[in-house]
Amino acid sequence: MTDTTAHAAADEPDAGALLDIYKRAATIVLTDEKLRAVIRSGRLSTPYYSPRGQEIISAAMAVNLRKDDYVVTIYRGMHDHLAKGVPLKDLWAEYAGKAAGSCKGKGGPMHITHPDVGVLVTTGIVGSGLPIANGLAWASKIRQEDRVTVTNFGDGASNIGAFHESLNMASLWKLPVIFLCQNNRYAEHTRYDKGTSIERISDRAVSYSMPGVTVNGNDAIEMWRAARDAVARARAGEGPTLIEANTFRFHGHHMGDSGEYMAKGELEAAMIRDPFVALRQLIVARGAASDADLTAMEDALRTEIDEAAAYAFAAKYPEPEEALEDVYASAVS
Ligand SMILES: Cc1ncc(C[n+]2csc(CCOP(=O)(O)OP(=O)(O)O)c2C)c(N)n1
Ligand SMILES: [Mg+2]
Repeated sequence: MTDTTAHAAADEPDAGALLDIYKRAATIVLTDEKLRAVIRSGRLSTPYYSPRGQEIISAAMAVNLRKDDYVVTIYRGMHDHLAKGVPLKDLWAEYAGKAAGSCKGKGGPMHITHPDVGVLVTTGIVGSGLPIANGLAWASKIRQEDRVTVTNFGDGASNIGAFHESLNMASLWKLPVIFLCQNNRYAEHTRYDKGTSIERISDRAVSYSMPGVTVNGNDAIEMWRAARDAVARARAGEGPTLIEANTFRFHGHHMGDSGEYMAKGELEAAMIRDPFVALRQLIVARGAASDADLTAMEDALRTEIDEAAAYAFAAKYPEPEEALEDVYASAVS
């Protein structure tokens, strides 16, 4: 009989990695809670596409990445930003349009860019992040840096031409890129099967000669494993991977979305299987931390988030004269 114990242990995140995933997910969940509260109260006026319900995907991916690896994401990207390490104060100030924000208050939530932690592009144009990610990965390749680029997008984006063009080129050029499709079953108000011709988006990888996997993105262990394998492949110069991470968004497409187009009970069923709660239960069951430890961690994060929000509200708006700064690269001689 083969002893699979050692293999099983190595094939799962250890206690430290699970706690790291939990801390990143908690930062996202608590930031989301506060952002929705301040927007609903009228204190903050901003577009917001809540990623709540999808947090395990970015947290389990981020613990497999280095600080200098690149992340590209979309308008529903706060989870990707925080998981990769965008500081809370810089994120909140950008949401509030203040000069202290990641993009000096000129980008807003749909364009968060924070090169210090590898968050290079956030875009509101569906599907547009994928060719940009290829460009970043191509740059890393010609500079011979072993850096990985992850590009996040939705199920709807997989029907855009740029998705197909990008997968083709990434495969052809063996780019160190990971295409991470967060399949939350809806594209705006369009249910998955009304807009997508294939049952599993990961099957599209076959057309581009790259591995494609579908995982439960709400399961920290499954997601961690898929992320680890894709990162190792890209880092070793073996080329791209398409990961389809199945998930569900808890708050509709945008703030105020009444969700009347959803099937009855669909949202409630997903919320009962809250991935954040499931991870907490797993950690406690494995003895990696106690309930009290996790509550203390969350209390500390809550304080940090409150401080970041207060900092953002008190910060200054950019001066009108700054509007044209940082728009074009300065001429290089
Ligand atoms: C090129 C383009 N077409 C249409 C839109 C309008 N739009 C914004 S979000 C969205 C849905 C995208 O769904 P999906 O890719 O599944 O991402 P999710 O919002 O579910 O995270 C659409 C159609 C857009 N922003 N860009
Ligand atoms: Mg979607």
